[in-house]
Amino acid sequence: MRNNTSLPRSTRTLDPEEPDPVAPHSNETIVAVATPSGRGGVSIVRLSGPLAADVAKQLTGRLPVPRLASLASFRDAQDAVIDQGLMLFFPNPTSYTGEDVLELHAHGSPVTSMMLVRRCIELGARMARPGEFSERAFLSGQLDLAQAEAVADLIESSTESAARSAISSLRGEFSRQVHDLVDQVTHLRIYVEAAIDFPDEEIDFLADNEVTAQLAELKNTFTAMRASMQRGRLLREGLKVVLVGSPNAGKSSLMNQLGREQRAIVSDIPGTTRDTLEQQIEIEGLPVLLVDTAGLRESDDVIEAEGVKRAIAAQQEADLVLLISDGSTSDCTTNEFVQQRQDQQYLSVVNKIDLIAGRTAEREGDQISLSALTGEGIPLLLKAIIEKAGFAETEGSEFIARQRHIDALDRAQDHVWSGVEQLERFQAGELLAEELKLAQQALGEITGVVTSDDLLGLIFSSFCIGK
Ligand SMILES: Nc1nc2c(ncn2[C@@H]2O[C@H](COP(=O)(O)OP(=O)(O)OP(=O)(O)O)[C@@H](O)[C@H]2O)c(=O)[nH]1
Ligand SMILES: [Mg+2]
Repeated sequence: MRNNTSLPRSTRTLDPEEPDPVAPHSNETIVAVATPSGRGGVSIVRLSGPLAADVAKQLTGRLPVPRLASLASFRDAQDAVIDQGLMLFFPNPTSYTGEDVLELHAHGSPVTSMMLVRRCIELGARMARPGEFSERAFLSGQLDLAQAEAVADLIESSTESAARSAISSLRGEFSRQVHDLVDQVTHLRIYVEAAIDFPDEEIDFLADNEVTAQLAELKNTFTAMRASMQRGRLLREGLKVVLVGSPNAGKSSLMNQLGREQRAIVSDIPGTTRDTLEQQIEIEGLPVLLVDTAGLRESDDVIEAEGVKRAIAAQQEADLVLLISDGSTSDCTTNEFVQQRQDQQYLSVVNKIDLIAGRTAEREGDQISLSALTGEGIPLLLKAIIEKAGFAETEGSEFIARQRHIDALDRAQDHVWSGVEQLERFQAGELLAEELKLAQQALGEITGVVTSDDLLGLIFSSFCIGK
């Protein structure tokens, strides 16, 4: 499942022990509508940068009072009132971006919002790029990178658990745990380096209880961290579950049962479903996208054949495939059509057990026998889906995470173990120390201690405008 991204091209700081560079405060003032587009009760136009106070003065004829909402008329160049609303000013450095920030709370008309933005641009501001407010918050040290990402994840969260985890990340819980891990690596590195620097006697690191104890602890932390991150990633990205099987196996019935809604047409005519049908559900807080597909078989009917093609394409994109068969018949056609991908998870579902005398719902490894009609065995399937996804309950608090974080953690872990291997093979403490340093750097990418401009561009460009 690993998808290692290559190392960034240019790095901001190479050594995590070096202090952060002082973030360059931009001399440009940016502006954007911060509320969603369309009509609403209130629309907020936000500015950040050195001109913020000046724009307020030009717009309203007076300087804003810090952090105190006041009613104001916003005027255009001809002194005509564009709108009236609340003005709020947050002087640097105690603002979201760390710069002077001005908020204009106007009536929720897209027309007046655009007139306000245009006026701000006339007064020297420029349109903000997507995510530029949060990027500035990161660059000025108000938020670290994982926290800035959590802002976007909170906005996009699709379940309550995802939102709770995002707010926990935004409040720094995730970053704190990453820092703790970095501290553990640093601690070991300092110990090893100190021992190398004073080689009064031959050092045998492997016989050193302190080193083995620290390594064991590191291993535990890495394992726990990875499980939490995997859960956090799933909360953010959700799981795509595709239902495939032969015609009439009961795919659409199962989709309806899982979604508790008669979403898909069910009939006893094989080949009922043609288009792929999607339905969003939630299993214990995990956002799951269910995809029902056409029954797999050779067909002369062009529409059905197209449906089968789409079913196979959907199966290719799944995180988890449910291979559904009719347990009341000898149904084994599915396998010829399904090309199993190595990094994909599979569960085999034997359906219609209500038709088999004496058969009850059960799970045997990756096979679940159930009835989509009566619902018997559905809880077993839900549990298996959660398990297969790696969405296990984790101890301690939750946080939201991204694949990028998992990749960085995996790289850090690889460095630590390759250091240990070199220690075992060559008794080389120096090589272990070097690998520990590389592990620290990899972890530093998570919170943004070590970043590249490419990476920052990639992250913030996926934010919405005004955030
Ligand atoms: N007794 C019984 N009948 C079932 C069960 N699941 C589905 N059926 C019946 O089997 C028939 C086919 O069900 P569908 O859900 O349409 O099957 P499908 O796999 O979506 O079929 P296609 O869309 O044609 O590929 C219908 O008559 C369902 O009522 C079950 O668990 N028990
Ligand atoms: Mg169907």
